[in-house]
Amino acid sequence: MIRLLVLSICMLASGGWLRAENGSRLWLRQDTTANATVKCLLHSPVLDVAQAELKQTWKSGPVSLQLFSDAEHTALGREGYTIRTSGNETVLGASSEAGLLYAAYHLLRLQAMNADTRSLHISEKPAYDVRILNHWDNLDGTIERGYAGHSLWKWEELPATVSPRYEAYARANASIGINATVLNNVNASPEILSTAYLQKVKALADIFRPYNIKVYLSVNFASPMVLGKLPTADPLCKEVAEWWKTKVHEIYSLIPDFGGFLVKANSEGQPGPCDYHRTHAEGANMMAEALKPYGGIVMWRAFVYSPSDSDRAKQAYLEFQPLDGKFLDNVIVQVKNGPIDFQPREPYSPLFGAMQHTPLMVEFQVTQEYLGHSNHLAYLAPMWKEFFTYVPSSSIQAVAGVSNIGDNTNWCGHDFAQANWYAFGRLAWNPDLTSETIAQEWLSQTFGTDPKFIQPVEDMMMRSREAVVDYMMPLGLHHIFAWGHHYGPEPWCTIPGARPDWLPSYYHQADKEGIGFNRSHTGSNATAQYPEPLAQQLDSIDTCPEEFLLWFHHAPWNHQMKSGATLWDELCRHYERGVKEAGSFCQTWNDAKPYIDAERWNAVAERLQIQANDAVWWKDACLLYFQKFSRMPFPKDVSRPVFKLKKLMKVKLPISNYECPTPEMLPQP
Ligand code: GCV
Repeated sequence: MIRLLVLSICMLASGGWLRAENGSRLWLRQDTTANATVKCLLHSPVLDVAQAELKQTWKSGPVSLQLFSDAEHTALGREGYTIRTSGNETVLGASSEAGLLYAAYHLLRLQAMNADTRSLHISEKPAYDVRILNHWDNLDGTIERGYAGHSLWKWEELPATVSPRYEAYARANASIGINATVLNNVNASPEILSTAYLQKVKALADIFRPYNIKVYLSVNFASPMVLGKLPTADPLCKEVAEWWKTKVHEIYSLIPDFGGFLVKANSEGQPGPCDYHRTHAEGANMMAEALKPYGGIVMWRAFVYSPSDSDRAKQAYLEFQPLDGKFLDNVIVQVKNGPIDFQPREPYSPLFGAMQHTPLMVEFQVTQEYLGHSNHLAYLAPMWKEFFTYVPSSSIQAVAGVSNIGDNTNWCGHDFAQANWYAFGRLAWNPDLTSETIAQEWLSQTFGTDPKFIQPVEDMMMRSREAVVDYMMPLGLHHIFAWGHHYGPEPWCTIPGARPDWLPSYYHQADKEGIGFNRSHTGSNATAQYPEPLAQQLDSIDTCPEEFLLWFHHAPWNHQMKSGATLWDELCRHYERGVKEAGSFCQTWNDAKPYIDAERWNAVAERLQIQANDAVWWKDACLLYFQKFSRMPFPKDVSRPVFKLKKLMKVKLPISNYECPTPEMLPQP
């Protein structure tokens, strides 16, 4: 009772009642009691959703939904739309139902943001036809690199029992333009293609369809052997190709709008065509032929790094670039944004631009495998925008995001991780949107529209990814994470018998001369995989952008940086800046307290404190360890270590690769 009273007083102190919230409503928090006048002469499952959304939520004059076949709307494609004010009416127009659904969500977003909706003249068209989430969800309910609980898909209950969250998931995606989802992990169990599982997949596809969302599956290349009991999965074997054709036929008889397959082959132990001395193209094309008659596609991943070259960063290019032009036209090669693996900062993968005759799509990681899991606030739109500054958005065919969604009440673990789901959808729709615009949209819908709240919190979000880079891996350092779970720092990590390219020392190469991976022409020559003049710029230690210095160069500890400082001093200052930034986020959040309900404020405050502590942990671990090589003192303006290296080297988090550590597990300053 007393708690309730205190809570009420706190909430009223801000000038209004802030209802306790648990984050489950995401950015879709508007009142649903509007009873608007919505005119629409047609009926269909998609149009019914659009109408219902408007009817419940739209608070202004009448809205009319109209299908047009004129040149303007035809040019906007199947999913584009217009929103126009005509007299006192708002007219949503599109050439198809899907366009009207997106128009409805756009209009409601404007209302949620308190935008002026009295005179609208809007035309929208998505940049990509496929805007897809990749769930790394296992059939046993765990999620590889998922930090928000268990899988949303309750396979053991499906198809008989259907959770209301499936529809809520579809609705959230549709509201931000995501139109496709891969339900299961790329490390795929063949079981997903069994008839029993396909029935479960069908149940989900049926729920998602009215939200214009297509279902795709990750498939295991050896499925014909495991499920079909064939002696081989050789893509050139007739029986194997037949097996896939029959399976695809079965899938489409259940799910007529099935999207297609995502395939991780010959990577990290997964089977693939190379097991039979066939190429990735031969493997992909065999599946593509099976899917082609139904309009399905194959998304074939280029995340490969067989130890054939001494530099992991070069391997995807070496294996895939020679296959340019050899894939069928319903194959899209899916390439991670960077050449290694979703590090806090990577240069773009040189495969982009190097396969002019092959459709490519980018894979971003929304889940924060390498960015503090669901404990750290890292707003990722700036990272993805950075990719698009190097790779023209028009040069790729589609965008995939590895999902950060689980069955936690607030979907993503950290309330601010919802912003990354949101930003992924918005950027997949329109990569030209600014990170700031997306942050403002998300904040005002998720928390409230008061500029006194939005401005400082948006600023915090905008600085957050760089802060993570600074306290984890500045100046191009990469992959110095703890073994396996990738949460904390372990630049010293050695595991007897482990692949060298799974160990931090392979990447940082610290020695008494300097630090960093020499990928210039005097080293692995990875710089030559980039087009000119960028290749030359990256190749020279003098012209390489400093944020990539240690990615491409083994730089001496006393290398003079642009600031005039030595590399060592500059490195120390980056770590220091990261720590300060993370600390300042706690302050910003304190100031934001009056504007937010207590439940979400507390949840975020707790995590920001973890992040601030972890930043100190990262700084001390990395600097104390690297100091053993540099033998240089910390600059005066850098705070002294709080932890002892010896102690930090003993930290072993009792977590697996699908858990987020709790505060008690983490080293405390
Ligand atoms: C799904 C990294 C991750 C793996 C992931 C892999 C991939 O190696 O650590 O968990 O596996 O990438 O993208 O296939």
